[in-house]
Amino acid sequence: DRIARLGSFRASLARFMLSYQFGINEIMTKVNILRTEFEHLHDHSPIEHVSSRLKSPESILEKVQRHELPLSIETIQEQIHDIAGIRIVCSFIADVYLIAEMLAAQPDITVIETKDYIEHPKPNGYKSLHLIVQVPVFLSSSVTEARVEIQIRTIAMDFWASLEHKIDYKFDQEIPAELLNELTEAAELANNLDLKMERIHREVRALRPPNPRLRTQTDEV
Ligand code: 0O2
Repeated sequence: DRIARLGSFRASLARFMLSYQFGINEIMTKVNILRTEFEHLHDHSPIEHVSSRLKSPESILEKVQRHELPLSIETIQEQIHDIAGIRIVCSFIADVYLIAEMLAAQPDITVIETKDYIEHPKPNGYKSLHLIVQVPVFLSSSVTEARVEIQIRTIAMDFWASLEHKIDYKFDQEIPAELLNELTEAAELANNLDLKMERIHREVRALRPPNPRLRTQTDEV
């Protein structure tokens, strides 16, 4: 009986995780369509690269414990928003908001929450735009809504966050205050680089003649 119950729990856990994987697939398709369309139509694609990850069951349990949540599938569904995660790395800060608006405007995407850590960085300097969205997934005999956390950031924000995550991960005790200050200073440098590159990009665009591929049919007539 115990083995049968264990088998059934495993099966429901696998089904539970599968719906998040389908959510990732749905959003990845949308992001790839935007990216390919930009590459065809415009002279620059705002998307540098995209990655996705499904949180491991261990990492979900660690978060349940860290947030002192009761251990149930319903609580995990309601409270843990980053089981399915997609990270979109953009060229410039304006592109981050452009991509967020394009995704949020799609009729089958419901934005549950927006966390703008670019406008309001975390105390350590972490910057990124997080959208928690819900997307329908069409199964063989039902439709389910999958929640996906979309993190959108620039290359400079991603560079800082990736290295900070590694440093933080390697330290199993509190990071000394002076090192934390240095990390925050490094985040400020990354931000200055973003602002400078964005300004240069704007100036170069202002100097360049319009792209003929962008002419509309009315222009052609
Ligand atoms: P991983 O390995 O990327 O999956 P919490 O997750 O408890 O901190 P909350 O409110 O659920 O809090 O989520 P939040 O802060 O909006 O977003 C969580 C995710 O954002 C993290 O997932 C990281 O990917 C990223 N993130 C948030 N803060 C930082 C930070 O200070 N530094 C870095 N490098 N990344 C950050 P995970 O599960 O922590 O990690």
